[in-house]
Amino acid sequence: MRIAILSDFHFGFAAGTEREEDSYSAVREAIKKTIEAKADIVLLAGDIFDTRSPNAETLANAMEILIKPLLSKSDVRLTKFIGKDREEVSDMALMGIPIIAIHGTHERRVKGLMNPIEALEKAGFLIHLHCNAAVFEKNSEKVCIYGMSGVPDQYAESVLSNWNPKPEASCFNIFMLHQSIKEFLYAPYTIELNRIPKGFDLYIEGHIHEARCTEYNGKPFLITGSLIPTQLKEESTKPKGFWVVDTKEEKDKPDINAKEIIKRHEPLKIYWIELENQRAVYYKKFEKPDMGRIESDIKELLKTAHKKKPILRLEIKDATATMLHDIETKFGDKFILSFKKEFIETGSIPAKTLEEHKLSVEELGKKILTENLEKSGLEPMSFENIFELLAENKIESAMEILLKMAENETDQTDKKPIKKQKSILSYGQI
Ligand SMILES: [Mn+2]
Repeated sequence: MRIAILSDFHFGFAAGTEREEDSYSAVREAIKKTIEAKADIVLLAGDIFDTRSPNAETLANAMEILIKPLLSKSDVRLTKFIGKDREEVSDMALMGIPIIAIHGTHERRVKGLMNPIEALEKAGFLIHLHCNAAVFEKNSEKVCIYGMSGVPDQYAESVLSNWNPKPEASCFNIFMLHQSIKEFLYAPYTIELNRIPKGFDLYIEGHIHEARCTEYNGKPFLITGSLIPTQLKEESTKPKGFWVVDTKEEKDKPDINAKEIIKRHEPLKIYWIELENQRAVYYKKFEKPDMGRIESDIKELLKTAHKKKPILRLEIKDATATMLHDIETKFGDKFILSFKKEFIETGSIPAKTLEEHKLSVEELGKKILTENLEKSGLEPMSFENIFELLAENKIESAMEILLKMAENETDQTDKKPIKKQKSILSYGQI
């Protein structure tokens, strides 16, 4: 079977900026290449959307792109679900190349509220997995895909041990997740790689935006990587792409124009396919604010022809506001400029600087609330849920969580937790 593996599209990223079309353009190119390669199934490892409540424009673009595999031919058929009802999935999701997706950290919503991946499943665009699996069959070859959608990292281990998935007999078994894994990513909470269940034939991990093929328990472990650069780091200059895996040689499959083919897990063949029509990203570091040197280095980059305005991330030690304004005036029409903020004098961030993550009013409110809760020693996760429930007018559910929290507090201590109860109440009255 030929399996295309992608993730972290972040549809809706940079909305309202020069880069607002980038997420769609990258995925359009990737899906086109997937269909040309005659993939049998498409796996999406989370963060399809940049926010948990994407707007109508973002949803429309996502649906326009994701319908394409469904309208293409595939000979696979669904054999069965493990831990999921067939009724949850529309026939539309099974008519062409099926898309099997987990939701990521950016899409997660409170239990009981539909996240955008579940919404796409309901609308018939894909199959959503969370602690369950789907088995597909083609020419008597069976592939079983287990998916665990993104959960708060501090709960990941307990979710995994409660679920305790086991590879399915006589199948090629895939395990797909979207978590912060200690070995690959720094985060306040992480899970250790060895907590991931063993015995699967292929592992797929979303969430980490730099793609990589590594190994776990002797089997390939593919970090999908994002299709667009989000946080601009030095590694972001590497072209983006996606993976295709052939579980075995099949004569009717076209050759793939891959940047790299990994064969060390034969008969598996792992292809890395690079996107060709996306923005170039440059990262330039300067140890001192030497304008002459900076200008000549930037001009050097312009010798390469660019179909799309490239992104230029600058890290200039001791840069002044005037200098950054100068760079913007001279090169703002040639590059999408971004300045590493720690290197900018306080209060001097130029107005036109690329905004990487425009926050919606809701998210901004949540961010402020989380920061304040952390300062008061309260657990932000529960409050984030309450915030979302209140925003959705689910007052009863919000009250339920609040009362449970207050109860737990009183159970644990002899004294009345005055400070915490007071905060809970004043928040409930907002
Ligand atoms: Mn992501």
